[in-house]
Amino acid sequence: MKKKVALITGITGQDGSYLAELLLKKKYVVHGVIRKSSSFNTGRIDHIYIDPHNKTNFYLHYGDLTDSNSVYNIINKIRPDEVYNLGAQSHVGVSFDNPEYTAEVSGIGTLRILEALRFLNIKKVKFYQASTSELFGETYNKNVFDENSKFHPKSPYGVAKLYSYWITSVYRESYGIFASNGILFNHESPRRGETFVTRKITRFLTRKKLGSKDVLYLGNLNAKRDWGHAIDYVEMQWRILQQKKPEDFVVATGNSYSVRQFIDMCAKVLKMKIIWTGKGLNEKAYILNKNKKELLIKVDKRYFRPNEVHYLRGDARKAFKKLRFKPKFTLRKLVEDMIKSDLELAKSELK
Ligand code: NAP
Ligand code: F7E
Repeated sequence: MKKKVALITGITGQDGSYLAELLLKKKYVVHGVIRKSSSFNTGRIDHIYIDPHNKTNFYLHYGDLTDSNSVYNIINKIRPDEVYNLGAQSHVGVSFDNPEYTAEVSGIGTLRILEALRFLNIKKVKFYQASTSELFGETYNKNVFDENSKFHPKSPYGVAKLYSYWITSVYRESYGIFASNGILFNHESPRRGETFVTRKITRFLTRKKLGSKDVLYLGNLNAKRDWGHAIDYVEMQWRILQQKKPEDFVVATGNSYSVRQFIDMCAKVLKMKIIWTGKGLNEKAYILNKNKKELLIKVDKRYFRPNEVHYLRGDARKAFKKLRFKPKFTLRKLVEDMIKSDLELAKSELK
């Protein structure tokens, strides 16, 4: 039987690397788009690339979502059965500094792929769009978001992704392309980028555990997120494309915790004693060591955003039912996984 061919944009990112592993396990031929960079950007997929078992199943192509010709040429050459559009300028904070670039990559980039699929008229191709809980933004007194909740993005990133969400829906309705949105809530892992809050915290606290004298500067500690594990969520991306008809799905755990609670959970796993003092910009955390207090965390207004999504919690009942989604990782297990991996990394840095 002919192997299925998948194309992943954003293959060098957190999700792209896990999804590539999953699809290779499922005997796909996997193609990924990588960007030219002045330093190495393939750290998350090098182990896949050098594995001799993947020699005839795993291919990388230089391209960029801002470059229509590269997108078209790659799709034309590969003729994929499934396209996973995970490429994005994915940092909400950065999107306020680079709004136009974010719109080009995370918004119009999606259109470039869909136009290539329409023009090339590839039979039965399936398209997955990495949509996000950042589409919701405002709670409107609701305490949980599902597929029917109102969108109200609060950042240039959210707006770019809103365009991608709707253009995916428009190409599905207008041209009959199998195109689905996965509206995924925050998901983290040991491979999470180090400027996202969870990884920033686990990297810092594990170094601290090994004797670092640094202080961590953070922004809004009250923000609440519905955090899942990327390993669970890439499986849902694949399942969304295995449905009989294209549909949009919310993927979430249903639980919401603040940044402060995330820190407390990490400290517990690391057996560190933390005390919090002050409020707002004066809030600080100290670590207690043999009755001595050492400054651990300070709030720094540089990390506040011009506009904030204060609260996110997803209702993934549709995915639970139709995709048979049951997350394997609780938040505690996610924290343990990240701490374990970052402790190893911190130890290796000391050698
Ligand atoms: P990530 O780690 O930031 O990875 C983003 C990927 O996009 C990287 O491979 C990056 O390449 C690539 N990329 C950036 N600009 C590009 C461009 N101009 N052309 C082509 N590729 C480009 O993100 P992630 O956490 O894996 O998330 C995957 C997708 O899901 C993203 O679209 C994100 O917006 C969305 N999403 C994420 C979450 C979450 O909580 N993780 C939740 C909902 C939705 P480099 O490695 O070269 O930078
Ligand atoms: O922030 C607060 C910050 O950057 C989470 C992306 O994957 O998920 C991600 O977006 C919260 C925010 O993720 C710092 O203000 C406090 O309220 O880890 P984050 P995000 O903005 O939720 C969604 C679903 C995506 O789609 C995105 O691609 O934490 N926070 N202090 C901080 N955040 C950061 N980054 N750094 C801090 O120092």
